[in-house]
Amino acid sequence: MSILHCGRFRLPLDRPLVMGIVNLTPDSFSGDGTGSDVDRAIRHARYQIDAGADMLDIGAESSRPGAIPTPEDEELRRLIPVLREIAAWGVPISVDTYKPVVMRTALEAGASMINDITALGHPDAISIVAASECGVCLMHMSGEPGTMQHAPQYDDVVREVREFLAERVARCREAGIADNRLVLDPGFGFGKTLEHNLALFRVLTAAGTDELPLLVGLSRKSMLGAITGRPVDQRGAASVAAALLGALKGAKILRVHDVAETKDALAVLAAIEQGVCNE
Ligand code: 9MG
Repeated sequence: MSILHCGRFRLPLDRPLVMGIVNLTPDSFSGDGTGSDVDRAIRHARYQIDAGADMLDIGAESSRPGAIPTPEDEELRRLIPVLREIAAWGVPISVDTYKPVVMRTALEAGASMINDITALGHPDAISIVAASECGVCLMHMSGEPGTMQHAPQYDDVVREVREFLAERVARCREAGIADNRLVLDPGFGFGKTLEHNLALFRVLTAAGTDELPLLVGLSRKSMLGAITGRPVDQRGAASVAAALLGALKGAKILRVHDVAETKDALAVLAAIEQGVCNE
């Protein structure tokens, strides 16, 4: 069984972990963004923990298709007051950012993991992460949020995602970041059509490398809207189904909005597979 090192936390990966989303943007695609309302954000974080989240992913810049970048000072202004409060709760907190200054400040404020949609693509990012003990999620994205869904193209999406992630893992290793701190993510919806997403999902573990743990984030995404025909506020059931299928296909971390429902689905899976029950 592998163990993910996330700052002061050691997270056994013998069962899928649920990462609850805490969105601090005013323009979240899923409508759950708390904007600059610190108290509301803290309440939502508490709600996710009480629902059974193993960890939180907190982000202050939208990465939905078409999103306009958030200035660094605004990202910090939204993020840091909430992070300072929730980092004291004894639960691993991941921060969703690609900006080196935000990474450094977040790590100083108690973040245990960096979730980077650019896979530490900024030239200064790797050294900041390497100098800490934090976990890191390396995600694949083709293009950037503003334009990534304008006709994305691949010759072989699975091979190209795997090669990209393998290259990023190699850069991390060179910088001294140990494998037990790394999580990989094929980046569903980030510069990918529905067909690309489905192709990646079908062979999920083949998108990774060296058996490093995979994170899957499909919660409420447009891929589920395209499949079900439902608007974003009615994609809860599809999101739980996708998370469960991700777990069955080997994902070790599930990034979700609907924590309680996902935990229930995972409990059913554990009971059927291993006879593990709460009673
Ligand atoms: C920030 N963010 C939005 N969607 C995501 C996904 O699928 N994976 C990761 N790692 N981060 C995401």
